Amino acid sequence: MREYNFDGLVGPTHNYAGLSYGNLASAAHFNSPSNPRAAAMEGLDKMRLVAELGTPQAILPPLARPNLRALHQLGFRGSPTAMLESAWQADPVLLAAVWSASSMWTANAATVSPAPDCADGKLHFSVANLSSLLHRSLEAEQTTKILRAIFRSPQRFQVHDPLPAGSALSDEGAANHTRLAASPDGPGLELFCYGRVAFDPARTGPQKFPARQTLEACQSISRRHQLAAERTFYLQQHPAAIDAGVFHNDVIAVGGWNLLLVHEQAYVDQELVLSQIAGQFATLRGSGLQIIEFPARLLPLADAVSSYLFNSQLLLRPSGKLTLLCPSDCESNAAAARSLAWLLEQNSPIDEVRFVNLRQSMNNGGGPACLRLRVLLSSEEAAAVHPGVFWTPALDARLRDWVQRNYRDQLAPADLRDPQLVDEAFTAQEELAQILGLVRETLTNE
Ligand code: SUG
Repeated sequence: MREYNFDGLVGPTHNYAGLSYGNLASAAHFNSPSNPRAAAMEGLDKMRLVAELGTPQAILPPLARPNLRALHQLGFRGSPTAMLESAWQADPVLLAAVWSASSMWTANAATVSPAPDCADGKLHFSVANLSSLLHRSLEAEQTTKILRAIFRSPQRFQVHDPLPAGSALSDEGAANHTRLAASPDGPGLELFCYGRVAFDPARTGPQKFPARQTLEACQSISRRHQLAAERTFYLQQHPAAIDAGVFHNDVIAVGGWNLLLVHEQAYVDQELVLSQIAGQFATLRGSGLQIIEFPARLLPLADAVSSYLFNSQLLLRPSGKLTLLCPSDCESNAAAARSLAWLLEQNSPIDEVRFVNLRQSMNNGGGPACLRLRVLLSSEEAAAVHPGVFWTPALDARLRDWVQRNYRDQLAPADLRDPQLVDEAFTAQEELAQILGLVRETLTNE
């Protein structure tokens, strides 16, 4: 089995609307002009690098924006431009929500459990409801449609509907989920992270920022995916970490295979829960688990958040060694740079650190790991995936040309009221459906 990375292609309306309270980068860049073309190219550069390093790469298309269906659901009527103008007059936040290109962070698209972990032997996806934030909740319906079009073999894949929306089952997908395994084809441990317990409001939670994921959502997903109880763990994110800007677990930990990198202030009762995980891992057939805990004196929480060190990708190279693909912000942040040097001194399979410039996505709080959905596939399963989405040098060239022709260099917040942007966005989407060999209806939302 091999891990495929499904990266979100950045959509033509990438912008900075300050929509994500608790995500410090999103707040810091509110109202700045964005560069959609550069954003898409940075993403494509990362995909190419990942493919070159030996991880098979695939693409998830951006969702159609503006979301006309949502405008209609919110009571706006008339032509697309009339609805957009009325939405802006009602509240500029509504206009920003229906234009948001936030589907690019595909780590939030779904939680994925590979077939060896699931009792029925199928690969399970639970589309995330993303119900904590309006603009993100508008992704779930279209994401379901797209995942079903790409993973369309009912014998092999099960794409579950999003959990019912609502505060008690708020779910943010794979960004709060880690899978560890002792052997390439055997069952693994699945770690679910949550920020609050909906049915126990007395439990200590963050004081300042919202906890997006609930324990109840995690438990529901593991039930649907038919995971074995003894191989499933639920970790509570430390409230202080959430209050420091850790709005998803992938801002404080990254793991894969038999390695877990984690900040020492990530979880409640961290020592206990990590020792339970290591103990259970030892019962799997294969290698032992290595946990590398980054001390706060080396990497203060604030630097972990501003550098996004844990939002790096762990990439298995054909040699069996791992590359850590970090945001270039880790080079300029002194504590992060020191921590990476320290990491390379540990006796771990990571023998290389590479940096990638994702300025445009980072300004909205999305690093390398946010931009990809990890899907572990056997060769038979890979053969059942819609072939048009697999990254190849030829697809890369076509996508770069498509971006070049269809994306604006710059987008200011006021441009979201420009009627011409609607035509541009829909033309781009129709062309993309052809490039990826998907039917037009899969990528539209009328
Ligand atoms: O949900 N930002 C996203 C960033 C998601 C990052 N993903 C992971 N950590 N896996 C969010 O907060 C900002 C949009 C804006 O402000 O315009 C935004 O949605």
